[in-house]
Amino acid sequence: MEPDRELGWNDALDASWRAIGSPGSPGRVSRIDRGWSTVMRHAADDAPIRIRNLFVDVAVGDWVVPSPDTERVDHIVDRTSAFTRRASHDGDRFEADVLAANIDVVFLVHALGAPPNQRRLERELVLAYDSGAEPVVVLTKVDLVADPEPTRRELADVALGAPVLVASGLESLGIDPIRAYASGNRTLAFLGASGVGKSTLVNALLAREAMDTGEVREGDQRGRHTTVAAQLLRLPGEGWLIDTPGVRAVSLWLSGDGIERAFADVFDLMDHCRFRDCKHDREPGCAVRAAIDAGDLAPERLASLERLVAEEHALEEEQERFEKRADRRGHRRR
Ligand SMILES: Nc1nc2c(ncn2[C@@H]2O[C@H](COP(=O)(O)OP(=O)(O)OP(=O)(O)O)[C@@H](O)[C@H]2O)c(=O)[nH]1
Ligand SMILES: [Mg+2]
Ligand SMILES: [Zn+2]
Repeated sequence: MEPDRELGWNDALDASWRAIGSPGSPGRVSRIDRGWSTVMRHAADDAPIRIRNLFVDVAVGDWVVPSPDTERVDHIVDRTSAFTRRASHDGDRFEADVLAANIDVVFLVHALGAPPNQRRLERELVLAYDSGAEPVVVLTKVDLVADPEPTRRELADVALGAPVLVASGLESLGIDPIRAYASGNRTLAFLGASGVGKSTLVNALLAREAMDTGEVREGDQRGRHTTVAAQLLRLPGEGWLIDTPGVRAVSLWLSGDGIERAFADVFDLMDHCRFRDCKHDREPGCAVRAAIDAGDLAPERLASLERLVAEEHALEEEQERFEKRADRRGHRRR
C-alpha cells in the first residue's frame, strides 16, 4: 500500500523508500514505550499497531516498515530530519538521543515570566540547525508579563534570523501563526525545558486536552517532567505535531554546520580579523574584539561559542576513540 501523504509522507521519503526496493508498507511511529513502537498506517488510523523495536533505534516521527508478521520493525526509512542530542551521560555511553524525526519545523519553547536564557537558546539553535528542520522560537505565557518586548528582544539577538513568536497556551493567544507552519501536512516539533508550557500550547493547537499538563515549582519555575514520552498528534485541518518531554541538558551531538549557522554573526566578524589565525584575544585588528568593545557583541556570546566549539571537538575525539575500540572488537570477533 502507498504510504499516506496526509500522514506526512513526502517525495524525499518516497525516494529513500524506493531506493531500498519499496519494501512493505511504511507507517509512522506515533509513540514509543519501552521497546515497543506504536505505528499508524494512515492519517485517520485509530487502531495503530504495536510492534517491537528489536535492534533498531526508532524515534517518534520515524517512518518504519513492519515485518510481514507485524512483529517487529524491519526498516527505518531514511529520515529527512532529526532533532538529536547526546544521550544523558552515564558510564562511557556514546549515544545519540533522537527526540523527534522527520520534522519540518522545530519550535524552541521558552517561557516569559522567567529570566530569558540566551545560553540555552544558543545550544538549542545549534541542534535545531543540525536537525535539518527550520527553527522557530516561541515565548509562551505572555499572559504573565506586562510587556514581552524586552525578553523578546534579548532572545531575538541570539535567534538572529529565526522568527521569535509570542503566545499563551493557557489563553490561546498567538496560536494561529504557529498552526500556519503545519500547512502542507508538515510536522512541527515542540522542544524546551520542563514546565515552559509545551503541552499547554499543544492542547491549544489541537483544541482539545490531548496532553496532560503539570504544575511548576514556586521558587524557580521548574516543571516536574509531566510529559514522559514524545507523542505524534494530528492537528485539526492538516499537519502533525510532536510534543516532547522537557529536557534538562541540551548536550551537543556530532553535527554539521549548526554552530556556524547559529553563530553566523560571530563567524562574519571573524572573517574580518586582520590575521587568519586570530584567537580573538588581544591581537591587533581583531574584528571580534572591536565589536565587543563597541558593545555590538556580548562577550558572553563569544565565550558561549568557544565552549560549544570545544564541546564539539571533545565529542569528535571521543567518536574516534569509540570507533577504534569498535574496530578492535570487530577484529577479535573475526
Ligand atoms: N500563565 C500561563 N501558564 C501556563 C501557560 N502555558 C502553560 N502554563 C502552565 O505552566 C505549567 C506547565 O505547563 P506544561 O504545558 O505542562 O509544560 P511542559 O513544557 O509541557 O512541561 P513538561 O511536560 O514537564 O516538559 C502548567 O501549570 C501550565 O498551566 C501560559 O501560556 N500561561
Ligand atoms: Mg509536557
Ligand atoms: Zn579576531
